[in-house]
Amino acid sequence: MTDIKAALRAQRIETPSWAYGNSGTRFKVFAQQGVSRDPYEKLADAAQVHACTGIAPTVALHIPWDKVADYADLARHARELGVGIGAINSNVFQDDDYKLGSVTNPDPAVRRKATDHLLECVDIMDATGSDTLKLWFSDGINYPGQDDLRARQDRLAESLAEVYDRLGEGQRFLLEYKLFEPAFYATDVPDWGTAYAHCVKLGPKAQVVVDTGHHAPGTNIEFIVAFLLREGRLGGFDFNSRFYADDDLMVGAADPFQLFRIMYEVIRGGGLTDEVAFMLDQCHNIEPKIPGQIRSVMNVQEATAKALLVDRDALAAAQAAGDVLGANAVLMDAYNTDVRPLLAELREEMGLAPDPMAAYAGSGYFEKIAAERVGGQQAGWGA
Ligand code: LRH
Ligand code: MN
Repeated sequence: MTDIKAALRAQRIETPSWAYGNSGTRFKVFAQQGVSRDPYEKLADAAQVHACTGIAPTVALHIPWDKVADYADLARHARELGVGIGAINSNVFQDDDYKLGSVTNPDPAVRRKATDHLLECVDIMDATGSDTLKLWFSDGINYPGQDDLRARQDRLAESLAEVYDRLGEGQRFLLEYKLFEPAFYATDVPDWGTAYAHCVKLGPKAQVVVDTGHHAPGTNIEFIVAFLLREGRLGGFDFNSRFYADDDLMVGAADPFQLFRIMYEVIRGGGLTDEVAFMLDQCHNIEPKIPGQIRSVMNVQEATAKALLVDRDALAAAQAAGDVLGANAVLMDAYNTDVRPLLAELREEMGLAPDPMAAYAGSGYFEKIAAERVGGQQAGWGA
């Protein structure tokens, strides 16, 4: 049990700055009381999640949503709060110039503009001490013939190569794929294979990020995880869950068994390390945001604890013996184990309250921000 506790104590989950701002769907973005109004307030909210869970010490930024005058000062503010700046997320999906694509756009001037934004994000990594750039491209087409699929891959590869060459010592980028939306016929980075192929061509600093909401229904995501880990190209996760499409709901909420299977392949593949970025990428459209993040961190922690409880020797023996039901039962025993008492005990050993949700509810933090954050513009996607 000691190793399991040690592994859980060393777990690191990164929360996204944009989860602390307002978000919604094309139908409505619902504002909430006390929502952060700038990156400084987002970091303060993220620090509450770390204070209550003990395992969420970094915050991913999204540019320009988190644009500030002085990024070094923002990083200093984070340190004072007891957190750090994590992945820097580029944004080439909200500018009118990118209607027909960003780095894949037929117009070289638009491609130049998009690539310059990606390079600016590396400058921000330098200023904040971040070692990870996360690249997601909404690029794609809506109708057959709209553009040349092969030419768009050439343009994408050209831009990625320029960004790759700009990366400094200890820096890397994570290429994110997504099956569809906002493009509805062909997306230029639609699946793990496309992302993987581009990364292998570029070099070891280019890895793949698995957003759990970006697959066709029924996709075996843990197979992708096992494969990318085997290839040394699993750079990280954008954790969330979905019932239908890219719903960006709380990780583990829609399918806790899938999250358990994913974390089992992470552990089996030696991926429960700082090499793999365990990031949340979610939108709390109707539920309170800070408790939503705390619950999400706990969901990943519970899935990890269950996966760490898998009796690997018994599983290997059953698998070797072709004992189908026996092998499945070993995994299900771990999954069906209630790990909440173990995690409550671990939190107390870490000097934390056993129940992070109750700790936050009793902290008075919400009442404080609801009273203080009056006026100004609540943060959002600025779409
Ligand atoms: C795209 C995505 C990407 C982010 C955005 C907030 O759907 O998953 O990771 O840039 O959400
Ligand atoms: Mn994502």
